[in-house]
Amino acid sequence: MDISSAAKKLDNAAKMAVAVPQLSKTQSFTLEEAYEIQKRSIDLRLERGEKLVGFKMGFTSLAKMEQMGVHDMIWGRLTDEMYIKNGNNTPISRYIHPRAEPEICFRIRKTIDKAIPVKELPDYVDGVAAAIEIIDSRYEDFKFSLEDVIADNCSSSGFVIGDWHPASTPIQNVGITVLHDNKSIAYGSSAAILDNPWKALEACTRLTSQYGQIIPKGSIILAGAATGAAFIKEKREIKIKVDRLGEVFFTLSR
Ligand code: OOG
Ligand code: MG
Repeated sequence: MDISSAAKKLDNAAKMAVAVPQLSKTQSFTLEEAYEIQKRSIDLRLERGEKLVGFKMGFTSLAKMEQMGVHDMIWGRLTDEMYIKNGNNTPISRYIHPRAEPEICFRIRKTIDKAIPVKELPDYVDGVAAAIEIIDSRYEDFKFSLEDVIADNCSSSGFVIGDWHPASTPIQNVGITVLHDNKSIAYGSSAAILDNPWKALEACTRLTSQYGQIIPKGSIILAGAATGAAFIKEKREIKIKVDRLGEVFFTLSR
């Protein structure tokens, strides 16, 4: 596998919003190589001036694993360019075949460079919030293997964060509603995320440190979606409501 040309190909596909064939269709590659392609493709963004602002977990719920046919947790990187302010607009031309999913998000108050068990995590977190993630696989037909999706930075494309709440807010089993143009299209519970979203944060500290990635103070961490992700191309407003955490939304323009 030519790591740097694969990284360039995926970076370009994201930049131009044009899908490419799955890398695994022509070459097999390992999980380690997949994470290296991801890192190099994000490095290209950082060289253009984007800032690393956090990390995301993927496939932390059965709903997501079953929807995408992938059965292992994955992690990816978030940059400031992916951030959409709560209530703001994002142009549809930026995306290939975007989907949106409900997320719970953590804000880190102390740099993490090792695996931290759940019971110690509250000391590292100064806020929790409801969030929406826009995922937009750079692969044709939104289809991929585990290695493909890791190389493609876990389909990360955009994220919106609601108001911050104290880390002590109970979020283990809170109701989540997804609304498209004010119509409810999915319901879920945060308990679908590994029984407890804090376990997704624990997994994030374990997996990132395993790959030598530090989680700097101030980072945002997405715990992974509790429900499947729905296509949003024809929609105008995407909103999620989370018990105890409130609402968060964005609009799409043509
Ligand atoms: C990969 C990203 C998965 C999640 O929350 O589980 C993810 C994908 O489904 O394209 O972000
Ligand atoms: Mg997600």
